[in-house]
Amino acid sequence: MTRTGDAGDRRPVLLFACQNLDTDAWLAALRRELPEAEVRVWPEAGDLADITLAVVWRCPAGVLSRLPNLRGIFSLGAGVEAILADPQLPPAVPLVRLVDPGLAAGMNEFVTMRVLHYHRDMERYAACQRSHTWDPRVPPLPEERKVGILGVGALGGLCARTLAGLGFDVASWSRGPRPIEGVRNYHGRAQLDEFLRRTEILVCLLPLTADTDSIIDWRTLAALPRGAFLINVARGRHVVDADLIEALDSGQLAGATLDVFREEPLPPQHPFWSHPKVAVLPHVSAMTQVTTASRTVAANVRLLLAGRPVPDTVDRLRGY
Ligand code: NDP
Ligand code: OXD
Repeated sequence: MTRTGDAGDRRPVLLFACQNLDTDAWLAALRRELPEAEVRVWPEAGDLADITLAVVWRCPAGVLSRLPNLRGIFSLGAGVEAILADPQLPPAVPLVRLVDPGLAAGMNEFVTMRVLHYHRDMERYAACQRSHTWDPRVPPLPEERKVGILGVGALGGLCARTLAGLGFDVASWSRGPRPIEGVRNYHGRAQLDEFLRRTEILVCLLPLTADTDSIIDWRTLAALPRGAFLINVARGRHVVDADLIEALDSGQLAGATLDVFREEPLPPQHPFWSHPKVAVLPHVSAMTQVTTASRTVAANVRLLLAGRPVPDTVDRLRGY
């Protein structure tokens, strides 16, 4: 793509190319946090050659390739697989994903809540209430409960620290070594089975890449101890749905919390909706918070415009 004009020297023009967000709230926040930039909204974007920055969320494929002077793409989500799937994504423009305190706090709350839910036997107590049964049982100590987190980056790392801080026996699995105090790290495919064999509550916080697509299949589920739980808060494509249902029906898995699905919204006929061992959530475990995320984007835009390294720039070869 040839560059036209010298848009880099003028007031930066930022294109807000997002769907399914509160546009008014976002525009107000971006204009407040980045007063030095002009903010325009796709699709009424004026002369596309003016635009140097794009803030994207569910941006239709092909939009970014029409911006000849684009210098940076800022995702309002942590997962960027949908952006990377755009066949016309400008190859040389840095793509920065969202690593943000608001998002992290939401995920930390949600994962902790569901781990505690399973740890404290809340599914059984709900069933007891339905049958008017009084059946108290002493729960295991947190150090007797083995939690395993697939993916311990910005989000999984915080969840691992919180759960370890509550006393759980936490292990992590990552691509390369990821030491976290009080958390036993496994890495690489060669150590996946060993990690799974000791995991009673499995949390998935991996990015969706060619390597992690369908990683939670029958083999993975069979490697867990019988009666384990799954919490998938990453992407629906990490899970092979039919394998999960079989594992739940056979008793290999005692329950699953699913916040993400292969198709969203989850189709009305999908068996997950009515499965007694599945909790279905509409992709809400961590939602981008306009207050914190607009600040994070503004800080990253300033780093990029100053020619400084922007943390959380996506490595396109790795896919995250
Ligand atoms: P990060 O990139 O910070 O962390 C990714 C982690 O996954 C790293 O520990 C990385 O290993 C590990 N990983 C990646 N590929 C592999 C692999 N092939 N084998 C083993 N480990 C691997 O991501 P975030 O924590 O910011 O986000 C994780 C995901 O959470 C997002 O991609 C998104 O899909 C999902 N998400 C879901 C939300 C929801 O509402 N449901 C909200 C926000 C995010 P290493 O440390 O070695 O690099
Ligand atoms: C994200 C998400 O990736 O909300 O940020 O799923």
